[in-house]
Order: sequence, then structure tokens, then C-alpha cells
Amino acid sequence: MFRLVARNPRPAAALLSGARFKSTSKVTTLKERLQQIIPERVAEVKEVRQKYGSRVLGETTVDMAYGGMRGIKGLVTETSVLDPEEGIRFRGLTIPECQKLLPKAPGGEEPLPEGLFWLLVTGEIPTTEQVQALSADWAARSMIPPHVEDILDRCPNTLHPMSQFVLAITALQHESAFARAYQNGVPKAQYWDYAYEDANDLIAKLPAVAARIYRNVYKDGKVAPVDNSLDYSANFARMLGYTDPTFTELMRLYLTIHSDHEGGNVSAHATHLVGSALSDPYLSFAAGMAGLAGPLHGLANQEVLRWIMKVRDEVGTDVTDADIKAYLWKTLKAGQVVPGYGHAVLRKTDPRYTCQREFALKHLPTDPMFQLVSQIYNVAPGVLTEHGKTKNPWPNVDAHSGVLLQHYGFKEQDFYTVLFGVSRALGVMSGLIWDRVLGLPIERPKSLSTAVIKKMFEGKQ
Ligand code: HAX
Repeated sequence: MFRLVARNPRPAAALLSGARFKSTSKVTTLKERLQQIIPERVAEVKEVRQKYGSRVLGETTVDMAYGGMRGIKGLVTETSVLDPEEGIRFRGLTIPECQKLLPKAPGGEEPLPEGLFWLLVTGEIPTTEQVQALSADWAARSMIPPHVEDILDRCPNTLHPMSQFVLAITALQHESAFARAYQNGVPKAQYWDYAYEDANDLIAKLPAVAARIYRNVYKDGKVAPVDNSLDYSANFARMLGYTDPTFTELMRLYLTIHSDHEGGNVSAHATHLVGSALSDPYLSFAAGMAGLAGPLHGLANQEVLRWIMKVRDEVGTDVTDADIKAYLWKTLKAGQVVPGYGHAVLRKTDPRYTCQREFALKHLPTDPMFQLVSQIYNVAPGVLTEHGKTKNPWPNVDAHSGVLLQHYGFKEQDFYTVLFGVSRALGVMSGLIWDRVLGLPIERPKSLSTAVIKKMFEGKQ
């Protein structure tokens, strides 16, 4: 049995970013634990607002307003914070720390995404018992209603899997406890409870939705039933049709690291924004997934593998660094982006890339496509730097994931963003639960027109 170590590797920094580390609570359900910690956290936010409510977080320039609001500090997201140099910290923990500290499946080496969800929601590392209870809870909630199955079965195979995913999530909204409770006039103080139920139902049902899309579009349409004794990722892998235990380990890692990337990225922000109108968690998540389906965001994972395969098809198997350099320049000169490279916030190699590379070095070091990805990693940053446009020439999460999947025979690139979406639910749903706990208001930033901006500054120093 896996044993947790009650060690706090970086106490000060971690506490500053929200983590409380090992759960000392004896309760086994996440909801009970959440209920226990809510008063303390709500009081903390109240105190912060009382003390610092009128302090200035940063300035907003005209360039920032035109430039996708890059760098504007205008959102609060409790679950994770992204440092440009270091990468993501989930409630104060880096990815290697999560890999070390979060509970594993018996015999497994990668963290269980259930544990990561517990961490995101509470700021605490759960015990093995707490994680097992969450696995069982999600398995019990995992059935999807017949009308959703029916909708998916009627989709043409040519409808992109992400469009099918959004369609199914919207159809699942039929089940929303939050929407029903709101109609029945539930008081604001109880919103979080219904948001919590919807969030967990949604997360639990996503593997069945995703697997049905995958099996319909690419296989025989049959989906294995959920096994209540298995963890979330093991069930998901089985439902997709993959039985290799190393693939299951990959799923555990994949679902953990793609979950959350603070609040400003398109999928997280869209979910939060739509949720702020008190649209229920299903509709909010559907909006987030429509954003994830953009090629500059989550769809980049399918584009990366396509791009790498084009390199291999055009150049052959014996690819030299010079071939890669030439292909990178060809892409850039055609006015296209190099998928999998660059980031709006990060300025170093994404630690989500690094941990996937480590997985590959451990499990598939001689895979020719992995070797090609490594070779691109050696060449692309130099070319992108010489090109001189991108602020970050280093690889992001999407530069690696497809190569790992294809190694296990999962070669249907158009489906990759759905996997990302299943994982992203863990992050954005824990964020949404806290939005409702804290009673955050409808989001409504101020916008200006060019005419107004000119009027503000013309003729003034
Ligand atoms: N290849 C070529 N040009 C790139 C580039 C890349 N990989 N990354 C950035 N640039 C260009 C931008 O298009 C921009 O050009 P223009 O001035 O002509 O508009 C310029 O460099 C400055 O961009 P930036 O400030 O460095 O980056 P942004 O914050 O505007 O954009 C993106 C960040 C991630 C969208 C960008 O780096 C990109 O398009 N990368 C390729 C697509 C990709 O991998 N997306 C996935 C990102 C991770 C993620 O969200 N996953 O879900």
C-alpha cells in the first residue's frame, strides 16, 4: 500500500501559494473536507479584501488592452499559479513535487488525478483512503444518460471529436443540479453545494463521453463498462480500449498535468467567465471546451503530431538537424506558427513537457518519433530565436503528448484535444466550485474603443 510522507518541501513558498499539504482530517469524502475548510478560507479572502482591497495590483497599458490582456492582473484563481520561469504550481506544488507526494495506484509510479483534484479543491494532499473514496464516488456517478449516447451515436464520423465533446457536455446539462436548484430559488450561500455536485458528476461522466466518441469514430462503437474497483484513469484507458498498464500510467500522468494552468488561459477563463453569469457547470465547461478546441490553445496537440509526421514524410526516416531547420523555416516563412512552441506566459521549457520527456526516456527511449521530438527540441529554440518574433522559443505541453500516445497505438490525432479536455475539467471545475464558495460576481471588465483611447491621450504627454 502506498504511504504518504508528511513532508513539506518548500514551506514558505508553498504556503504563500495556497497549499496546506498533507490532510490531517479523518474524513474520507472530499465534500465533507471542503465543508470543513470553507469558513476558514472565506474568512481569509474577506480579510485580504479588507486589508488590501484598495491596493494596486499592476498597471494596464494601451498595448495590453490591444494585446490580448497579456500580463494584466485582473483575476483570482485559487487552484494554481503559473510562474514564467518555473512553470505551474498546483496549490503551491510543482509537477515533480506532485509526482512525489500524491497517492499512486498500487504498483504505479505516476500520481492519480483524483489526488490532484483533491489537492486543487482543498490545497491538501489526500491520503490513499481519501483518494480511493473519490475514485469510487466518480465510478458511481459515471453513467451517461441515454439521450447523450443517442446524440453521440447520431453524429457523423466527420464531425470533429471536440465538436462532439462540446455537444455531449451541453446535452449533459439536462442533469444539472445547479440549474434545478437555481430555478427552485436556492439561496446564494448554498450555490457551491450544487456546483460541487455538478462538477463531480461532470468529471465522472467525461470518460464515458470521450470513450464513446473515440469508439464511434475510430473503432467498433462498443465501450467497456466502468469497473467500480478501478481508478479513474484505469477505467478511462479500458473504455478507450487500451489495456497496456504503461498506457494506464501515461493516462494518470496525462490527466494530472493537463488539468490546470492558472486562470487566464482560454479554457479556464472561458469556463470562469460563463460560470460568473451563473450558467451551470455543464454550460460553463462547454464554453471552456469550445476555447480549448482552438489551434493556438488545446488543439495544438493534434497539430504537433501532424507537423512532425509531415517532417518525417517529406524528409524520410533519416532526418538530420539541417532537415529540421529547413522545415522549421519553411513553416515560418509560410506565415504559420510552429505548433507546440511558444507560450503566452512561460519563458522556459514547460515542466509539463519535461515530465512527459522523462516518461518517454523511461518507457520508450528508442521510439523513432520520440527521438525526432528530441531532435526538434535541440533545433527549434535556436530557429525561433533567430526568427525573432516569439517571446518564448521553448516547447510547451503540446509538443510532447502526441508522441507518447502514438507509441501505444493511439494515433488518432483529431481526438487528442478531447483527452486534454477530460483533464482540464479537473482544474476548471475545482476553480468553479471556489468561484461559487466565494460568491464571485458576474465578470464584466471595462472595454474601450480606439476613438476613446485617442481622446484619452491625444495632445497629452
Ligand atoms: N511559431 C511561430 N511564431 C510564433 C510562435 C511559434 N510557435 N509563437 C509565437 N509566435 C509569434 C506570434 O504569432 C506573434 O506573431 P505576430 O506578432 O505576428 O502576431 C509573435 O510571435 C509574438 O507572440 P508571443 O507574444 O511570443 O506569443 P503569444 O502570447 O501571442 O501567443 C501562443 C502564445 C501559444 C499562442 C503562441 O506561442 C503560438 O501560437 N504557439 C504555437 C501554438 C501552440 O503551441 N499553442 C499551444 C500553447 C500551449 C497551450 O495553451 N496549450 O493548450
